[in-house]
Amino acid sequence: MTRYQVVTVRREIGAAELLDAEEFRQRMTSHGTLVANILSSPGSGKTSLLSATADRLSPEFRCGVLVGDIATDRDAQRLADHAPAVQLTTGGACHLEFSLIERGRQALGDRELDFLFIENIGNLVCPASHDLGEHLRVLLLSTTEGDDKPAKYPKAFRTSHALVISKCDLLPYVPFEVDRAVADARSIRSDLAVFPTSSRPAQGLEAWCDYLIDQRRRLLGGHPCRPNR
Ligand SMILES: Nc1nc2c(ncn2[C@@H]2O[C@H](COP(=O)(O)OP(=O)(O)OP(=O)(O)O)[C@@H](O)[C@H]2O)c(=O)[nH]1
Ligand SMILES: [Mg+2]
Repeated sequence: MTRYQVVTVRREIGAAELLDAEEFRQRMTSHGTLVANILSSPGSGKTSLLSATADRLSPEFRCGVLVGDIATDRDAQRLADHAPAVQLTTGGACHLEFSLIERGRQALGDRELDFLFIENIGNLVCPASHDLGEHLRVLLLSTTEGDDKPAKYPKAFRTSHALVISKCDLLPYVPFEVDRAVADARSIRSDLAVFPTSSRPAQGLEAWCDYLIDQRRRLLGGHPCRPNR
């Protein structure tokens, strides 16, 4: 039996959105589901981080993942060992749009979720302009990309609530200064929460997961993060 599903959209991308992202966000709020949209460049470690995150959050919390890619179901295959996962394939589009999120949530079935993670398509440009009905937008920046990226991709950083710096295990080998990257990012968005992490070996994941749990607590208490636009 297949442990994950695949939703493919080709012609639908770019069509009028059938359901409003704000309505989805409110519906997820009423279900107690914190929706987190993860943005990054290709290969920064999104799937690795989400696998490790789901492992840490379960079994206390119920997690689901919608994972976007242009092609293949490889990431859903990887994630299926860690959480229910639905692969969203765009057939070429460089970002996810809301209509695909609604269909992906339906494909996850009736199960109640505490956390719904969306792995966006690897790209720091287009995904920043699309509201997917998330409560939390998280930008993942890996140490192999260089610490000069925030100012070069300002919208992605300005619209995010948190910055996860991934692959910190490689810091001894790459020219990346965490303080410089954080200062650059906070010059764009001063209230960014920052989490230096590594998925292999695991580092910094406890603080990251505590942040997610706290954000969900705030959501349940009626004080969610406001979307940054
Ligand atoms: N050294 C090191 N490698 C990592 C870490 N996290 C991920 N990787 C490696 O980086 C590569 C890309 O990781 P993925 O998790 O597939 O990255 P992704 O952002 O999901 O990639 P796309 O979905 O293709 O954009 C893989 O070879 C991972 O094993 C980390 O913390 N440290
Ligand atoms: Mg991935």
